[in-house]
Amino acid sequence: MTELRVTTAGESHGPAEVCVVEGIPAGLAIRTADIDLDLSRRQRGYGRGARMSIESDRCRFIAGVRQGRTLGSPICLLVENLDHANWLDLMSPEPRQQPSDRAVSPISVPRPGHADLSGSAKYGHTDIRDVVERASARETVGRVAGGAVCRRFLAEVGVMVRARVVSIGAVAASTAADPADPCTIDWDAAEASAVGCDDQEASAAMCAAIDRARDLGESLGGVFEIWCWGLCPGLGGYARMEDRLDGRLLGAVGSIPAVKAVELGNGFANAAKVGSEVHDPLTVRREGRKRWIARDTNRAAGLEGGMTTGMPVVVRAGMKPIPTLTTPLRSVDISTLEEISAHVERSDITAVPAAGVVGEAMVAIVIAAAYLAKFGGDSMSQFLSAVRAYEAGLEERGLWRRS
Ligand code: EPS
Repeated sequence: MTELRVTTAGESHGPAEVCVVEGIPAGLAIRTADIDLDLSRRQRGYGRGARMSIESDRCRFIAGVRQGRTLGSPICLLVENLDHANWLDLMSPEPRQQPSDRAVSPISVPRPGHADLSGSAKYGHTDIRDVVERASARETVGRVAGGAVCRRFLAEVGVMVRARVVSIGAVAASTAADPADPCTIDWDAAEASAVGCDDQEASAAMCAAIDRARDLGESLGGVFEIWCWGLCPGLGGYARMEDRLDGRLLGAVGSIPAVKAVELGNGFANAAKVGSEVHDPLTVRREGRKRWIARDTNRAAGLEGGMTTGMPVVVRAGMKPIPTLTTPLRSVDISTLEEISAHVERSDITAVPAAGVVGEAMVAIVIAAAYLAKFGGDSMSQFLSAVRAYEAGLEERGLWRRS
């Protein structure tokens, strides 16, 4: 029984962010460079705050990897928080012996929109710092590290995961893409863009919008898309509600901090259309004497009946503006119950480009879990043989063909 499990731990200004990935088979070639690439992509993006110039996120394998290969045991990844050096007193696990020079008064005024108030109510914290530290989006470092392991694993079966930003604030990209063909997106342009958007003109306008928001003490949200392709059909399932891959993807991407809407393809727009405009007719393709079933369109965004169709999976997410505002909203001090301006914590103007990288990680984790649930395998060779046998059987029956 191979169940993929990904767990993160770490406080924003604690010693490190940690991720434990259980269930990856033995024998997967992996290097710290594979993880570090995604960690540095997560740090990029116009509109990030001062913290990003302090950090230079790099991973260390603490367990599960030896001589560049996974062992089959839990993989533990550790990313040091360089800023921790500036927070030694405040973040000390031991009770402080003496007050430091630093102003260490507790935070008592919650930021509307952040976890501050509900988190204090839930755990009984009186210093909101006890909430802020774990609720911070810095936690996504661990997700991206674990997601990079899953990305490496998926690459072995020809699966790719990429994200692009399609809007920030009111500025939207005008680049059109065909969900049936990920090559209709210029992924290099998205990677080169300061905001992760493949439309150069829109990228410049997004940066200008971020500058305006900064001047106003505001923050901005936006929309990003995650594409995953190279999949075989039949991942996920329709027999049990928890197997449905739609729900798993929607939940995983919806668990990213500040994400408030997730759809598969044009899920919301499709709700207003008639059936013939929404579903993908099947067709027969031929090459020599071979015939197989295919689709010319991918309106289903790669999922039918809770399972992959073999077409690209496209997940779209809406992120709200970050709750920390340098021109703060009205709030209430939880120690005096008096109205006062919200606490201002160092933050980003927007983190939509970074959230796209986190989205890639979440999709990679869900898809890797679906592959492992279907094909199992203690070693990569066992896993790959099972995938190849299944794909060969589908091609034999003409139900699908790898393109
Ligand atoms: C973040 C680290 C945080 C914030 C941001 C994301 O670092 P600090 O709080 O030290 O500035 O920059 O967190 C938030 C936006 C948030 O709401 O918590 C990171 O590494 O992504």
